[in-house]
Amino acid sequence: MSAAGAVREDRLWQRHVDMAKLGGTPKGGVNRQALSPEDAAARNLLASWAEARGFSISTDAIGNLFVRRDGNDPKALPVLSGSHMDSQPTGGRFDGMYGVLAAFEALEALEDAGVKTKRPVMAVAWTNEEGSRFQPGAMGSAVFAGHNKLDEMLTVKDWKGVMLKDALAETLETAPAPMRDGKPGFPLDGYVEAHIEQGPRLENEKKTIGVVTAIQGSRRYIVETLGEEAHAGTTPRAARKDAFAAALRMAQAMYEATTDKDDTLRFTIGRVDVSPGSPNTVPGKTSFTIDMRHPSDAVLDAHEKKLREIVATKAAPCPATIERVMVVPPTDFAPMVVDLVRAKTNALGLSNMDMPSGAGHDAMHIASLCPTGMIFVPCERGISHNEIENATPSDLAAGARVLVEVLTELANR
Ligand code: HGY
Ligand code: MN
Ligand code: MN
Repeated sequence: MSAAGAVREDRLWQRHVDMAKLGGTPKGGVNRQALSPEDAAARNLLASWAEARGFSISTDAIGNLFVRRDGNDPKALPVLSGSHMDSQPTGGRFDGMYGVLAAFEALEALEDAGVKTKRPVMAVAWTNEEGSRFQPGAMGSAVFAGHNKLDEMLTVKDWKGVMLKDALAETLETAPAPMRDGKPGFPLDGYVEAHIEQGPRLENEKKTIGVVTAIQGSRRYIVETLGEEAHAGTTPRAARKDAFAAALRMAQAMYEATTDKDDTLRFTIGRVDVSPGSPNTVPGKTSFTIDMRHPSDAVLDAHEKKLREIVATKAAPCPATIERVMVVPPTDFAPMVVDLVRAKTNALGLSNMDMPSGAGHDAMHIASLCPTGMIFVPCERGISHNEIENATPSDLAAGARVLVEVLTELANR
């Protein structure tokens, strides 16, 4: 039996159902934020499945969780596949989780088909890919790749002031796994990540598989404005230092400055915090996040300059700052892996198309370490980062079949 033939649609779907119970929301989505008790429960569930299959598990100092199926040559560099199990606060049950479960399904299919590989094949659940609780996102893979420093990430605080290192310690205590010694990161022979597209193209073009060629560049910022708290009833407008009014002026100018004619630049203000947050006190402080993306770094540079100009000119009389908290350049995937994904997809008789990724993924960091690629499957109406996110069991299994064939080829190179 081929490894692809051993992929089981029912088993893969049931694992999604089981995982979706952890942080499940009434609307059928998930709220399983990074290093939360729900995230720890998902780690424990994956670890229990891995141990039941005789695979070994390990974790590293930023909490990335690895599952290993040995190869014939213990000295050969491993091939790795995976994604993330943390979700948005109102996330879907497939974003990230599909990539982890497809990688695990690949290990199980190799085992069931009795396929031996030269190299070890490993699955991974990266820590904090979403970056909605702790910024920046894709943190676990960034530390693994040396793009973010472990010590700096450990001191990052969430919106309630909880420090990452404390949430991580709690997670590793409730979801223990043997700790890999030394700094995070180890040499890899290749990395392939399966993910739902999180856009409508595959569904619109009636294709089952996306052969992902690249990921657009992404940057994140936090803009803080300092005003002066004052009485809402007695303070005339002319005497106010209204931090929210200043934030509004900057935000409006930023939306205008980032509106491009071909609607390619992505600009999002996803979170606004106003303090003290009392209806009858003029806001003394505001902060808002910016997520900006584009396939060209030069365009991102030019727009970052505009954002900085706006902060310098539109906030008066409230002083404001803009801090860049994440910058990931556009990523082109290795042609060898892209061609292999396309070849294996065609060999399985699955419809497919080459496409770039609008969403960010852990693969954007791992691509700097080894030949890397991604496999997309459709999601309903392209909706994601939303509790109604949906995918079909057959598409998920199709992606896993392509994945296991690609991993087998890479693991026997
Ligand atoms: O934001 C992203 O692109 C990813 O879904 N976390
Ligand atoms: Mn994701
Ligand atoms: Mn996401």
